[in-house]
Amino acid sequence: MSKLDRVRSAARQFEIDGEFLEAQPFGSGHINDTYRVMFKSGGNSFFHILQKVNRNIFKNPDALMQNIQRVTAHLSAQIANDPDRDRRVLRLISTRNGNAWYVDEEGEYWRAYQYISGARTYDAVQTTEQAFQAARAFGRFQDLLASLPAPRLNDTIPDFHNTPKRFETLLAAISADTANRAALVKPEIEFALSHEPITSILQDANLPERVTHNDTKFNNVMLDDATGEGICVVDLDTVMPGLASHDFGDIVRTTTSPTAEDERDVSKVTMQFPMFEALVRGYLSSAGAFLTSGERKLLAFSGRLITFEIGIRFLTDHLSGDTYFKIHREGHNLDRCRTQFKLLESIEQQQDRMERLVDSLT
Ligand code: GN1
Ligand code: MG
Repeated sequence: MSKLDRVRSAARQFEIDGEFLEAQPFGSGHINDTYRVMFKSGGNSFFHILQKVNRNIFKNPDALMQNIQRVTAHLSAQIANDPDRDRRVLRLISTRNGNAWYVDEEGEYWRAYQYISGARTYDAVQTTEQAFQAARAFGRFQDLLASLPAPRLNDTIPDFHNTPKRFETLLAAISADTANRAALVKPEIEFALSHEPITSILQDANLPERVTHNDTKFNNVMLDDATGEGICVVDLDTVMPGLASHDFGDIVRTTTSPTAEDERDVSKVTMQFPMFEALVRGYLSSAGAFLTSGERKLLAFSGRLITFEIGIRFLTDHLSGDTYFKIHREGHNLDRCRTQFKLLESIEQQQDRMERLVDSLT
């Protein structure tokens, strides 16, 4: 079966009226295969989102899908009175057999979501208002999920934000040097090794466990086309128990530089202070009520740590021969690593000022 046949056949398993017209790759995620599928019904065409879960990375897709079912149902109940509720939470489309996901003959896991129109994601931030909106939306997401009933969500990827462990994995990749690239990235390796002392700071801070998103990239929040409001948080695969600081840190990582994550000209990569200020203000506007003083104190540091963590994950993948993140060109993971390290330097230069701002606002 061709790839398109497989996508078409999976799409037809879901409760979607009409005739399948086409499927286009959608979004810029590095992990799953995401398509926007078009169906024709009653003379009109309609979009839906179809995704194939990456089983290489998500070892227990049933546990993952159970999380997503619980999380989307809870969010949906929380905003039941909002007239715009259909665009403010991802909604799974069930299969014709009434299941929340479909497993094909090859054991691949598929899910479908209702399409959210009049809103989009961006790979790079343009305005402080966008930054404010993104941070506010992720803070609200955490707030709405604070009341998720027991049991604890499944850990879809254990130790996902365990930075010391990510550091150990980097050391192992340097020693193994599977792709024979270590000698070519000496400056990046040295930069990474010199940061070992910061790796355990969040873990040692005794912060409360919460339900967190864990992948709060700027392009994982949809901004309304008309109003610019951050209306819907997407990419729920890593929603699981975690630290609020991981989420805020990844917002800082992805929403302060004017560049995309894989910008080749690192001279353009910089932590723009006004963006950081907008992020703190936006996040506090929705998460301020529940954050502990320990969490507030670490807001500025969290961006530094997560930028480092994702930077070493890209470096590790480059050294291991690009087995984890999708790449679209030679050296793609190295380019991504370099932007992270450049951003980290920029954050480090402004750390005191960032701390002072957080102090003044909390
Ligand atoms: C991956 O799926 P996507 O592209 O939103 C990754 C994140 C990284 C991010 C870096 C499950 O996110 O942890 O921060 O790439 N997701 C997983 O861009 O590993
Ligand atoms: Mg994503």
